[in-house]
Amino acid sequence: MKRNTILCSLAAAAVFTACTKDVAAPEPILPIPQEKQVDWQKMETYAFIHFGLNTFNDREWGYGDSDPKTFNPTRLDCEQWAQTLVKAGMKGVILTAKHHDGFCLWPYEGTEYSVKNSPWRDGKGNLVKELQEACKKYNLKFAVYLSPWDRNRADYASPSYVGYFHAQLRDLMTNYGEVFEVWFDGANGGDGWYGGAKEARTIDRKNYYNFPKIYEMLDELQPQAIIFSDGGPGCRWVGNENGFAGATNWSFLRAGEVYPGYPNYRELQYGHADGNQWVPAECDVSIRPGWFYHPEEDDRVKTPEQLVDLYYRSVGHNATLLLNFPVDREGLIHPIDSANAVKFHEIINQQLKTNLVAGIAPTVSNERGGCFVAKAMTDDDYDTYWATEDGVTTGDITFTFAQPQRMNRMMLQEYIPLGQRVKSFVVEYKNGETWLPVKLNEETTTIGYKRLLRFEAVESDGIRIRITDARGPLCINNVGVYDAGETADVFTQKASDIPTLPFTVNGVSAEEGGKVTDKQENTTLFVEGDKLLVDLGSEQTISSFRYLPDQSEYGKGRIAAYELRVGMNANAVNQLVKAGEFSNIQNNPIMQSLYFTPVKARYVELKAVRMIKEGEPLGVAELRIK
Ligand code: FUL
Repeated sequence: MKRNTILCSLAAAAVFTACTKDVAAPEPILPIPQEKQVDWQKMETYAFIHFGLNTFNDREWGYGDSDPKTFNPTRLDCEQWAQTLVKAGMKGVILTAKHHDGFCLWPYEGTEYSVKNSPWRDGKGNLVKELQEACKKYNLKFAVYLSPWDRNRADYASPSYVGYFHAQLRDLMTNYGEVFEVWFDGANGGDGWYGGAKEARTIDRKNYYNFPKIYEMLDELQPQAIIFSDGGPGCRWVGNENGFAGATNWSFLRAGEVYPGYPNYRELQYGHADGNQWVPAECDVSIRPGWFYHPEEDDRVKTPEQLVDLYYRSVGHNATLLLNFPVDREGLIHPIDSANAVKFHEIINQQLKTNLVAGIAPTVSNERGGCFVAKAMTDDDYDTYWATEDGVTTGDITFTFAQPQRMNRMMLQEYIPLGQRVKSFVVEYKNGETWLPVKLNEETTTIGYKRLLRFEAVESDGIRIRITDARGPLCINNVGVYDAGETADVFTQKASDIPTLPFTVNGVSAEEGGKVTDKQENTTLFVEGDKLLVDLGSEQTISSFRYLPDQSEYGKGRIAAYELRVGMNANAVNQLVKAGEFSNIQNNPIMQSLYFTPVKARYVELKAVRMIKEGEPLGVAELRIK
């Protein structure tokens, strides 16, 4: 923490020399990142390579019994990997030096289960070394994945294995130069070959591996490395292997609640808003369904468009994107994977090519002064930022153009060396004399290191960001506005496309209640009174509630202001999760989406605090809860 504070004042000092020195930077708001965490986040996209005995045995999780002789890539070429990854915009690569099967891609002397007993390069090969050298040549950062779980070792689950694991890590950390990350997989314990024992073994995930000692070793040997595990400490798993983070995404966790083997994985998508430890999210996903290569997946490679979508939902949601390439049996990145990844990168570059507000100083509702002025947001310098005065936690940033511009993308960055602050914001464009919200299909809550928004194209001479809530004075270092051209994004999602947990509506017949889930927007359930109670059947974790008002011309029973409560018991649904108004519901009765911090609930109650036409029953065409 001390080092960070020094870092921040140094950054501030550097800025001061170029502008008025009499205004102090805002105080950091804890938790704040270490300098290496900021550097790591700036990488944004980097690659995973899953390769090993599994590749040759058509497995995802080797048992630890596959013959090393089956490892025989005939054309293996790490330079082909590195060149492909650079073209795909990747800034680094993480290699599975040892996956759960225990097979080492380098001739680690502590085991016979490695490349040295394979026919590849006559048993003289060292894949870790080859990739490290290719990375150096092509200016990629290098890192390793080392599975704590080892299904080959006879002594797995006993204390001696821990010594083996630590020594193995030390070897990797000593002989292959600097690594930018060390990846400790959370999948742990279970059945395995275990030297022929063929049994299931469980370990105490929190204590068995002696992680504190491992962290000490890494601090000594590779102090710049970011340590990944489910709960950090350097960066965290995002809670899914699909490649996206929540639109609301805090880079914090409550220290000590998450350790390797975390059960409440859904929370990891969002972080803990009240967390006290800086642990940003990393979105790991494979370009194919599997992590390892399987020939039958050659026609199931993610398309460039799918990858583009994931980019906006990972990097654009304050996380990094760790994209996996399952190297094939020849030892190459397959041509389909390579073509799609390169195309993905080209599309992103094209969509975000011209920043329409570059160099334009916006008008702002409040300015701290000194170096912390509005024009710092568009000067293309990461370390200069606009800040508000102490005590001012809201603010408008307004851009005015001489000519109307077509716009459908926005990029926002908070100056995270001083902490993550913004809790909610709205983006609006000028329509004549009024300001209207842009149409997008996700909530605008957190920003963090980077937030990218895709919205329905508008043509306007004005666009503004209204920050409506924050943890302290605002510190925004970059704003970008772009025209990505015609894209296939969907902004007004149809109710029928939105998934829901199953539920029943209390107090009405099954037939009537079914109208809110029948995907028919023209059938409406009407409920007398001011409340609608929904039963999820069992305890669920939910974070969104969507309500489609009556779609008929008359628009019967539209709710103007609401309160949303949850509970475990039908008679005590009193935990308020959200309250507010359904803005513009009468004129534009689209799906109303409420997002909130994930909460456990069986019952959900929507209460109409105000109706567009008082006295009418509640009219609900569709409901979605997730
Ligand atoms: C998981 C592993 O079990 C998968 O095989 C893969 O390595 C993925 C990245 O992490 O936990």
